[in-house]
Amino acid sequence: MEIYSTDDIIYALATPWGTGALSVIRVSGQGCIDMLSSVFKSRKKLTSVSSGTAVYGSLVNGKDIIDNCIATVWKDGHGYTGEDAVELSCHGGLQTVEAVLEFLPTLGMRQASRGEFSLRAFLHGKMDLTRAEAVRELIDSRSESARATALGRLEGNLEKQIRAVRDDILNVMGTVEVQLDYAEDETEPDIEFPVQTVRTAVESLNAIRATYRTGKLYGQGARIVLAGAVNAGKSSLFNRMLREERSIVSSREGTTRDFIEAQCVIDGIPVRLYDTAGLRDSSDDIEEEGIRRSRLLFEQADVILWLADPQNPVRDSAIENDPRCICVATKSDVSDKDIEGFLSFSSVTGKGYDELCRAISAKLREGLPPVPEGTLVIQSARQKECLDRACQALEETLEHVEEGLSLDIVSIDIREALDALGELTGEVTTDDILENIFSNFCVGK
Ligand SMILES: Nc1nc2c(ncn2[C@@H]2O[C@H](COP(=O)(O)OP(=O)(O)O)[C@@H](O)[C@H]2O)c(=O)[nH]1
Ligand SMILES: [Mg+2]
Repeated sequence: MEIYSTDDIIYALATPWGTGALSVIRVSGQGCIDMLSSVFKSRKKLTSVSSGTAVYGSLVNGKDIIDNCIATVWKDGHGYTGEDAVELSCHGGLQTVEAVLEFLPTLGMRQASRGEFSLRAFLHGKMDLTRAEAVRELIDSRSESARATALGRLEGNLEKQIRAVRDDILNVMGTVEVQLDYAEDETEPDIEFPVQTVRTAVESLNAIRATYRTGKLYGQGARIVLAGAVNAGKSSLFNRMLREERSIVSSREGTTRDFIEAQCVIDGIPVRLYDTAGLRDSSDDIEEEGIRRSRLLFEQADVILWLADPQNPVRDSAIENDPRCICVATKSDVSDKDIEGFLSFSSVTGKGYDELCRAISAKLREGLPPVPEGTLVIQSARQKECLDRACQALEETLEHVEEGLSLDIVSIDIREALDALGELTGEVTTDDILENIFSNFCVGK
């Protein structure tokens, strides 16, 4: 596949596409410093400065100055990608950025594909797969906690822990292999199998595995669906959660005909929130379609907020008994009635809102194992799958040793565990894995 070649010089906008004080355009690949040096007018030539130097100058197209900018030069593989690289800090206007991005390909470089900078960094041994994934997770993070845990993985914490376990298991493998060699001439006495090392490895891997559902919750977020009869107060609650007038609030029945989706953060958890059409039989085709879609949303919801107005409560025992459901009695400012088992809330005064958020957060975290502070957290299904395989193989190792099976069989188990751990950090990899990770996030425009 073309994207695995590192021969081309590539460029991409590294900052968001928009107006800011500065925009950074990153250029990478062998020969890129020479190439840019010929069109960058400055007191010191880009080719003559040492790596890590920032040079002020003008990017020129013949006699025309495209922009005055600062070029930071990375030589001898010191760039992010492990190749020669230049970072151009230009003025931030879209006009300027567009002019630079149009000019660069005329020099013979090409726009990077999605994720290509990180792919090159990985291919040049600048980062392992867990870090490459962390780059994507960082870019995609929708809450502070997701950002913080992705940063931890980017710093290489996961890689370090996995490598430590892998080194221990490699030692175990070494012990087994020595025994297998000696077994042939049967002159050496049996060495005791290092059961405790394997047990400790399983414990370490299990501790990381156990964080997956929490990491996924804080990283990828949850879906919350607002449901209840027309006029129950769904859109009013929706707007409060978003702190804006996003959904039309009206006392006319059937105002919210389809569902409306928005994002917010509740207790550090990124949430996709859906305001749905009221559930009632309708003769209106369009509204009926809206109601049908609401039912679909229900199936995918992590939490359903079932709202009822105590003055005119519409109940639905199927939904209320759903384990994902939190029941809310609305309009508490105008009614002194409670509904048993319902939280009480008013969108006019905001009373009950904090309790509701706490209930939502508790429901989303229900059944998750505790994650002690400072624990490394994972959120990638790929990483979790590698850990599952490694743990299973190591548990089988222990069982087979206990059953007294031959070391040939035990060494197959250990090899399987080593492969799974190697896959996790990218020491063992396939095109499929790479494509999955690197085509998914965007470094360029
Ligand atoms: N007094 C009061 N009125 C509310 C409250 N929540 C909603 N309403 C009113 O109830 C009507 C229906 O609200 P809406 O949020 O559109 O309900 P939906 O059909 O479930 O989306 C509107 O007139 C709202 O102003 C509340 O907490 N207190
Ligand atoms: Mg509504």
